[in-house]
Amino acid sequence: MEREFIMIKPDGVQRNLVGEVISRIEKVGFKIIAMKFHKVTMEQAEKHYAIHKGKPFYQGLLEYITSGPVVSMIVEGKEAVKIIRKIVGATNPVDAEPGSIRGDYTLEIGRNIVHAADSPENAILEYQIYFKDDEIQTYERIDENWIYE
Ligand code: IDP
Ligand code: MG
Repeated sequence: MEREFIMIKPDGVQRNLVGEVISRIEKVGFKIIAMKFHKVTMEQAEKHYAIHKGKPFYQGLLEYITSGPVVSMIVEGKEAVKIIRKIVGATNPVDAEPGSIRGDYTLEIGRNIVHAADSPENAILEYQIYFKDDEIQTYERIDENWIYE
């Protein structure tokens, strides 16, 4: 099973969209295997967004992601990365389809309420910034036989 790293960003928490985001992902069938309510430190933010260093929005992005509490989680499921990136929607709200989280709840690229890693490899690198191994739960969900054939 593939793992995806998701973060409800400070604006998602402030706008009371924590439950909504989790609910959308849970309902599809993804299994939450780790979750945490915390503040991103500047050091964590620099690691997480290292790929964007030097871009015009980088400094603002670090300030944004460290500006308040976030909810981070690891979820597991078939094709988790591709499917969750679709549920989340395009980075720029102008391109995010209605029905996607960003399409339904956001207007600006710099306030897009949720993060989801763009590849299975990056998901692992990213969740290791925020979670220790013993914070990840492996368990069987009772509906698994009804989600997977
Ligand atoms: P993603 O979150 O859809 O993977 P990335 O291109 O990886 O998008 O960018 C990471 C984050 O940086 C975005 O989610 C957004 O918060 C922020 N960001 C990206 N481009 C811009 C921009 O042009 N202005 C402001 N913020 C941006
Ligand atoms: Mg990205």
